[in-house]
Amino acid sequence: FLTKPDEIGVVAVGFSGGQCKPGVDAAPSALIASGLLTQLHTELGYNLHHDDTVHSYKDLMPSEDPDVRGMKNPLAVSAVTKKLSEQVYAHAKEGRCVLTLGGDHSIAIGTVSGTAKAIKERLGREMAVIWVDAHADINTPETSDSGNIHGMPVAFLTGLAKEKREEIFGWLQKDNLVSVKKLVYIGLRDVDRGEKQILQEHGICAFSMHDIDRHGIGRIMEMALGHIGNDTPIHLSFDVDALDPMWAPSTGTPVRGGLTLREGDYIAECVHATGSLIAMDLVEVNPTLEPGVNDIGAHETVRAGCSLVRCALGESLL
Ligand code: EXY
Ligand code: MN
Ligand code: MN
Ligand code: MN
Repeated sequence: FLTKPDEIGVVAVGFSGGQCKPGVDAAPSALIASGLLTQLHTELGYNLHHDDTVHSYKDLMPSEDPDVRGMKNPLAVSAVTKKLSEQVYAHAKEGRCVLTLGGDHSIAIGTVSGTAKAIKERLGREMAVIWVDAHADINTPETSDSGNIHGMPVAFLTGLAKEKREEIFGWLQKDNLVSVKKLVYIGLRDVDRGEKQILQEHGICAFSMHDIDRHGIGRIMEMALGHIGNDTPIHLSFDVDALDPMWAPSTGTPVRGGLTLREGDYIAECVHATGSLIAMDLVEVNPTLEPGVNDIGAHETVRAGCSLVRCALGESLL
């Protein structure tokens, strides 16, 4: 086993500073209120290590946070992800599988950097990252049109984007980074021009919706896990916008033509079946964004998010 089989470290991160729409910070409370953590304990039998807090990290927020290299809220995102990195590291160092409930996807700068370092120290191994998303989130500050850092986490985590200033991600050390060779995308369908160039230049393994239509999700998961190789620790970073808005409408950057709920659950089940899952992030659920009047969107999106987490943690085993 790569982690203690029955132990999960939980971190709830109510943070929205990696993008501009308020409300994604309300996701952890909504997921927990809908019973997710109780289910993990009573139905799946996990021992949860959780401080019973939804962290908003208000004390870390600077009073002024001007753009740097076009990045919005750079000081806040850096400070929050640095703190989160330490929290995730502490759980992973204890041998716990770490579940992080976001928050926007910028928080992955904290989660992935924390597990990467802990896994290197504990197992002497490099981990892989499976990034399930409509977007590639690999813009550098220079290729980004929006300046939103939730579109950049993979660039910082692979070292493709660098910043010397300690207070703007300069705290990321070599041990915190993952190799572009150990990165796999699933679900892509809205990738910026500059991002496509980066993916090509570095030969990054990416399965788009086109690939899923062509081969089916079963074959795609064989290829994705084949690329990673047996016994490699896996950090699963799941952006709920990978799902089609039909299943997960309440998210900040929805893109039509996405995964069905079953395809999303299947991805999570296959990762569980490897026995190599060491961490999962669930991000970009925004329960305050309801596409229409009388919409059940938020409830459905929260329910979809809970399902993805339960599947990654073994709910579907017979
Ligand atoms: N590529 C666009 C940008 O960089 O602004 C959109 C990014 C959306 C990121 C979402 C959460 O995955
Ligand atoms: Mn994302
Ligand atoms: Mn996305
Ligand atoms: Mn776009």
